Amino acid sequence: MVLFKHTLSAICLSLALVVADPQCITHNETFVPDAVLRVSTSNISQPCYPSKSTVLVNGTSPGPELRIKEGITYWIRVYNDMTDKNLTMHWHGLTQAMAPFSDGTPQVSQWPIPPLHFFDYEINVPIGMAGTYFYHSHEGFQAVSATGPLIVEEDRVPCPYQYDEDKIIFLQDVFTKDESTIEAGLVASPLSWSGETGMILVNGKGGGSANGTVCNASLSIIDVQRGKTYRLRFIGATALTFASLALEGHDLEIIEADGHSTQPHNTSFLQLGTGQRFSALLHTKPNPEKSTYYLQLESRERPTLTRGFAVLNYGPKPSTPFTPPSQPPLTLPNTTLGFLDYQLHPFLPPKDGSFPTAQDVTRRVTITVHQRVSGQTVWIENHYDWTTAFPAEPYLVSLYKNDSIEFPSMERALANNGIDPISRAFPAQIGEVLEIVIQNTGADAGGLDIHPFHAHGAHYWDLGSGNGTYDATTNEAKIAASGPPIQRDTTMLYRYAKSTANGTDMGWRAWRLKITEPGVWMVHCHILQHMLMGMQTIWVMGNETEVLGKVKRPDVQGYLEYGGSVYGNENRWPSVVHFTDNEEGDGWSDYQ
Ligand SMILES: *[C@@H]1O[C@H](CO)[C@@H](O)[C@H](O)[C@H]1NC(C)=O
Ligand SMILES: *[C@@H]1O[C@H](CO)[C@@H](O)[C@H](O)[C@H]1NC(C)=O
Ligand SMILES: *[C@@H]1O[C@H](CO)[C@@H](O)[C@H](O)[C@H]1NC(C)=O
Ligand SMILES: *[C@@H]1O[C@H](CO)[C@@H](O)[C@H](O)[C@H]1NC(C)=O
Ligand SMILES: *[C@@H]1O[C@H](CO)[C@@H](O)[C@H](O)[C@H]1NC(C)=O
Ligand SMILES: *[C@@H]1O[C@H](CO)[C@@H](O)[C@H](O)[C@H]1NC(C)=O
Ligand SMILES: *[C@@H]1O[C@H](CO)[C@@H](O)[C@H](O)[C@H]1NC(C)=O
Ligand SMILES: *[C@@H]1O[C@H](CO)[C@@H](O)[C@H](O)[C@H]1NC(C)=O
Ligand SMILES: *[C@@H]1O[C@H](CO)[C@@H](O)[C@H](O)[C@H]1NC(C)=O
Ligand SMILES: *[C@@H]1O[C@H](CO)[C@@H](O)[C@H](O)[C@H]1NC(C)=O
Ligand SMILES: *[C@@H]1O[C@H](CO)[C@@H](O)[C@H](O)[C@H]1NC(C)=O
Ligand SMILES: *[C@@H]1O[C@H](CO)[C@@H](O)[C@H](O)[C@H]1NC(C)=O
Ligand SMILES: [Cu+2]
Repeated sequence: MVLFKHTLSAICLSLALVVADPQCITHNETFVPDAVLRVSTSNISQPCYPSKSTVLVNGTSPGPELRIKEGITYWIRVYNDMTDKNLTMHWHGLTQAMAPFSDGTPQVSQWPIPPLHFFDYEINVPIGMAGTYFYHSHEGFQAVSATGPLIVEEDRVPCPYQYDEDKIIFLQDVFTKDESTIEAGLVASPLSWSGETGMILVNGKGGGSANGTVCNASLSIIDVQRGKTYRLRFIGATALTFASLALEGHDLEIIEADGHSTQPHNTSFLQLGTGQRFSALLHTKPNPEKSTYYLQLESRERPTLTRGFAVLNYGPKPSTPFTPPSQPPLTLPNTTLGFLDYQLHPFLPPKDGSFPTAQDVTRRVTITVHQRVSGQTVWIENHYDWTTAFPAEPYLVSLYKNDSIEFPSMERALANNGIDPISRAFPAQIGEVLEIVIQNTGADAGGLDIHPFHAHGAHYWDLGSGNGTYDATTNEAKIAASGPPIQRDTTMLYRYAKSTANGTDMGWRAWRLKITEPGVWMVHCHILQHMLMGMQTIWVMGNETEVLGKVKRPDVQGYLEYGGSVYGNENRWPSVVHFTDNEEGDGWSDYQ
């Protein structure tokens, strides 16, 4: 679904960012949301697996494609049509700094949408951040299926690349167990693992093999014409799979990573972790040797191998479905540690001062990740796990109410590796230039794993990755030699061996960012299993005045109770705050 609004002038846009006096507005029958998503459960069967209960968006997985433009406010109404499950919707990669209650994180930015209620999400993508994103539920394990593509098209800042058409390559995982069984197992003591990925889907279809068992199902078809240029938008919406992938007979020219245009970079293959996105130009052959070529995908860093396929089709629509080849046409590389690190650079050099130097850094926070196995198996960050079972209320709610979680104390945090032990949050002040280092360590039992780390609220400058313990001086020299890094929202913490001694540092990922946006934002591993097992952190950026000052009580009252007046239902229109007072973009203007 394309949601372009008529492009108004820059005048509106400059007004758009000034919120005069936000108040509660009732979205009654005269209000027209820009898009509607309806989330339900249904028993469906996905390739090669028996029917099971699956959370769907508009009846399908993946859900419908959303297309918006940068710099405009959109209202997306999300219905929870499920009778027995909570729901939130997260706009993965969008900073959502403008509309703090619309980030879609349960127990962090909002109460979940109760069964048979709906919530109107307010979305406004800053100009210059057009690119490839996706949406997914942030509740439990629902994101395995309740997800879909979200494309932000360039409007004010033109795309620096020319192409004839774009094509989405949306990757998902299939498991044998249903999401509620998986969720219950992951928080059980002892742990009951989800099982490995049964199939990697491309745009909802897939076939190949899982741990040697053939899955002969029909494949997704990517139709192309000869001699053209396509922008392939790769979206890592998998739950677990870290995919290695390549196209038979074709190279890829990377032009975007996580919503930022890069200088062109040619590659014969891609590695795509959960939460990551890349765009690559595909130059099709003027004279193809055959009419179809396989896209081959394989899981990496797991005990079993899952292999999937899709088809690049130059020919006419086939009369029978395409199925997987009996022999894989490609030998995909093993994991490339530090894939594209220090190699991708912004399309335009960072404006003076926007990429902070090492001297600008005011504080370094190291998040040491570790798997603890004593009773329940949990992932801990600086000794603390975080799951939605921890806070009594969503942080933003508690901070407004000043009740169950007090404002995180910087003093306590500074004395405790950056995390305030009482609120279990990492506080940060506006204006600080942080270096966040994620440090991999041997688990209790010695094992190491990979973790694609994702940040909400802002994109960070990705400083790269390496073995052992982060060394700022060595890395700064490497950055100086390679050129400015790009901004990302999801980057990989690798493992440099399968195991090491308990607690030994082996592998790091480092980010740099200037704190500019007040709010409560998550930083977490995007492997859904790891999230449920505690691999999440909460960051409170800004002081009380800054976090709570944007909109005050009583205007936010409806957000403060589960099922409060911001949640609509069959008998009640929701009353919500318009944080970005963008006349052009707000649902009324289409009307009046
Ligand atoms: C709907 O809401 C608008 C904006 O608040 C208001 O002007 C209008 O009177 C309301 N209509 C009804 C039928 O309540
Ligand atoms: C989702 O489904 C609803 C009705 O079931 C429809 O109104 C809406 O347009 C659909 N959304 C998209 C993005 O296609
Ligand atoms: C739907 O699937 C679940 C397992 O995921 C099963 O328990 C239930 O009986 C199924 N319901 C129907 C109507 O088939
Ligand atoms: C939904 O969320 C509310 C508030 O956190 C919680 O009390 C309730 O148990 C949840 N319901 C389900 C079905 O998970
Ligand atoms: C994978 O297959 C091997 C050999 O067939 C078997 O021993 C193993 O249990 C399987 N692993 C999983 C996770 O299914
Ligand atoms: C990438 O490969 C294409 C040919 O497919 C070539 O035209 C282009 O110059 C290469 N780009 C870079 C950055 O090397
Ligand atoms: C998959 O099934 C098709 C028929 O539907 C058959 O032609 C093909 O050989 C099978 N492929 C494999 C790998 O078993
Ligand atoms: C990947 O690693 C395995 C085990 O180390 C090795 O046997 C295999 O040849 C490697 N494959 C490639 C493509 O490098
Ligand atoms: C929040 O409550 C604490 C006492 O629990 C009090 O010291 C503090 O001043 C309150 N903050 C605000 C903003 O009211
Ligand atoms: C691993 O190290 C931690 C921290 O020193 C310790 O608490 C834990 O007991 C160790 N686990 C094992 C299995 O030795
Ligand atoms: C990472 O460093 C450790 C300790 O020096 C070493 O044992 C391991 O082989 C290194 N891994 C790689 C991939 O270089
Ligand atoms: C928060 O910071 C701002 C700007 O530095 C300052 O004006 C304000 O007094 C601070 N508020 C609190 C509660 O410390
Ligand atoms: Cu992880």
